[in-house]
Formats: sequence, structure tokens, C-alpha cells
Amino acid sequence: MLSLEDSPLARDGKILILAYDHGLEHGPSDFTEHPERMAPETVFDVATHDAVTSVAVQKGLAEGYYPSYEDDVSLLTKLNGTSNLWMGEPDSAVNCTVDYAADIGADAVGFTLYGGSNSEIEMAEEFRDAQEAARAHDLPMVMWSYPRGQGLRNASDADTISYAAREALELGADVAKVKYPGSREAMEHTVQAAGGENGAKVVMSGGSKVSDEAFLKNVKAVMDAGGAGLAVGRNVWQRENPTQLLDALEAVIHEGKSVDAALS
Ligand code: FBP
Repeated sequence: MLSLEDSPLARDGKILILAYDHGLEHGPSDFTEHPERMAPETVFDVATHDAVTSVAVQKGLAEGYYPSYEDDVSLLTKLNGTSNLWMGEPDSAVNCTVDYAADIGADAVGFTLYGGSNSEIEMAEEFRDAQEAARAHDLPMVMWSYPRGQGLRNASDADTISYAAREALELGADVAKVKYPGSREAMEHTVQAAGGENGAKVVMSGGSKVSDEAFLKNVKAVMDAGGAGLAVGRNVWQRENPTQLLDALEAVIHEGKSVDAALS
């Protein structure tokens, strides 16, 4: 397990990853409300906000756009990804090696694992190669640990989410990115399942856009439960004013403030 104390992925142990791999994972429909956000520069600009500790993108955006932003934000390069056009059992194609990610300036790498998918065995084997290469480069490994597929009865219940966090710890991820399990108590259990204080850090995955207050309440519950922060996409850059929400997230995540204080 890498210590994230001096890592560009975190600030004082707290993490706010701005995820922007949706153009691949979901397609251009995620930009319908704000078509201008289809242009990667607009979201890289958002990522320069002080609250953001890292921007997570696929290789193509890392190659094409990150060089103009490398002084302003750290880079997390995703190593695998799948389009929404894929209709098979959940799976994710490895499209970037750790060596290549390091060459193009990555400060951390990310890998999706679909526990419960019929592809889980192959994905875990691919993760092994990536994790060991990441160790050789001293790069933190973030697992998008998303149980889904035929083996799953309920992908979002608390037991499944804590299992996802545990799987990240057991397979050697430094950070487990999981869906919100529904309550602070369930998140506490998830943080314990990830190994607690000395284990994998747990960050909440943002999900579809909700109101400022509803979103911040979940983020606050994660922080109070011992989570390290957030990896968020749509709840930031699908907003009219992403900076306003990032100001509030800075207050909750980095300054430990209440939701009311963050909103005022
Ligand atoms: P959001 O905050 O927008 O949910 O982004 C987090 C993320 O993990 C992205 O990195 C990824 O593209 C997307 O969610 C995957 O979402 P889904 O659950 O639909 O596969």
C-alpha cells in the first residue's frame, strides 16, 4: 500500500478526483445539457480549482489536452474503459499500459473492476499486471470497484459495496472508488472493510446529478465515516456553475465544514 501523504493524488490525505471519462463510458449524451463541456478544455479548466486533487481521463484526453494543464492539476490516467455501445457482460478493455501512462505524465493510474461479472477473472488478472507495473513506477492505483453483472442480485446494497471496497484492498489498490452505500453507517462499514486507517482509502463515486444539498450531505457522510473524499464527474461539470459546487466541496472535504456552512 502506497502512502498518499506526499502523493499529488491527495492533499493532506484528502482526495477530490474530477472524473471526465464519460465521453467513452456513457457517450456524448452526458453533455446534452451543457454541450460546451464536450470540449475537454472546458473541464480541464474546471479541474484547476484548488479543491481538485486530480483529473481522471482516458489516454486520448491525457495525450491531447493534459500538457497545457500539467502545472495546474495532477493527472490520473485510466488504464481501461468501455463504451456504452458494448452490449455484452460487463467488461472493460485495457487501452493503456502503466509504462505509457507514466510516459505521458500520469501521477496516478485507475482501473475498473466489475466484480460479479462473468469477466471478473480476466479483469482481475489484467489488474494484477497493471497493479504490479504501477508499483514499479511508484504510481498510486485507484480501483473503480463496481460490482455488476450476472452474479449480482443488488449491486448497490451496503454488503455489496463493502465487498467492492474489500476486493480493492485484497487486490492491492491504494484507493477504492465505490458507489455511496446509502448511509454514514454503511460507509463506516465500507471503510473498515477496506482495511480501516491503514488500508485502501475509500472515495465515493459521484453518480447522476442531484441537488447541491443532497450531494453535499452524502459527501459529508462519507467524510464523517472516515472516507478520504470523492471521485466525481457529472455532479460537477453537468452544473451551470461547477466552481460554486467545488467551493462547497472544498469546505466539506478539505476544511471539514458542515453542509450548511458550505452552502452559505
Ligand atoms: P460520476 O461522478 O459522473 O458518476 O463519474 C464517476 C464515474 O466512475 C466515471 O469515472 C465513469 O465514467 C462513470 O462514473 C461510470 O458510471 P456508470 O456507473 O454508469 O458505469
